[in-house]
Amino acid sequence: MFSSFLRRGVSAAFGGIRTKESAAVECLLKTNKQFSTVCKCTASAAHVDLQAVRGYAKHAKTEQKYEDFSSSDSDLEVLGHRGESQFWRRKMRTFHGILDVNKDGVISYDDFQLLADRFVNLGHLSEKHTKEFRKVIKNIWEAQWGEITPYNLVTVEQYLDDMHHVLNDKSRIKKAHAFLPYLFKAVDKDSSGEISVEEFKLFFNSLGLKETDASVAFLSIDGNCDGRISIKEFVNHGRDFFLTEDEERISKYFWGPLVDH
Ligand SMILES: [Ca+2]
Ligand SMILES: [Ca+2]
Repeated sequence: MFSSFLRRGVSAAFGGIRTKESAAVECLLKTNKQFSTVCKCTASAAHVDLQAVRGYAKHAKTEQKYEDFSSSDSDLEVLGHRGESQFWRRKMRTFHGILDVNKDGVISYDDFQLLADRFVNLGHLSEKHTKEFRKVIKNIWEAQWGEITPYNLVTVEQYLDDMHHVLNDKSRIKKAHAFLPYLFKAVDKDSSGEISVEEFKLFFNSLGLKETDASVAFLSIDGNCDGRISIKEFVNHGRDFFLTEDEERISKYFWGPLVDH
């Protein structure tokens, strides 16, 4: 399906007839060097319908307005009343599912460690960063759920409640996402300081998510279609997922498909 879309798009683009499809293809073709990478990315997501690809492109455009997320707190709901939308709760349920690595319905410190191990075992974190990463993970657990015991189990409802408290507490928001740069470094296989679509697939793999979903997420996050995601983009989008209640923000794709409810 995609190849015919590509042919159609290319002939339209080169024939001077500009359609939404051809614009998307032009974007994909923009950098020759990236051609194979991006096409591979899109081809592997070939089952994704064109509407979706167009939708992602549209969102990517919208998102460029929010390039600097350092001020993103300002467009949040008033402190104390954040995290009350169904959309935000749906996102948090999605993330609870990711953290529940052994899929027994609750998050335990074991799940946390299993997840951290997957990233450490990729072998791209230095010894120093591995130590820091494990410390950050431990601090997050202790700050949010206290004691580390096999009996301290976090249900979906408790997770929603706790994340709601974090979202409404400025000092806790600041510390809650300190793990993100380590995930970036762990999947930046060639230490280039940027994430390619292949490296982004490693990220999704480590989270227990599908590679095809990684391709779609990558296309939407890589707003300028250059086939790379910087650490700033990665951290900002990853963090924005937890902070925003705006359904238009592309950060909603960052941690894979959202659960239905
Ligand atoms: Ca679990
Ligand atoms: Ca890289």
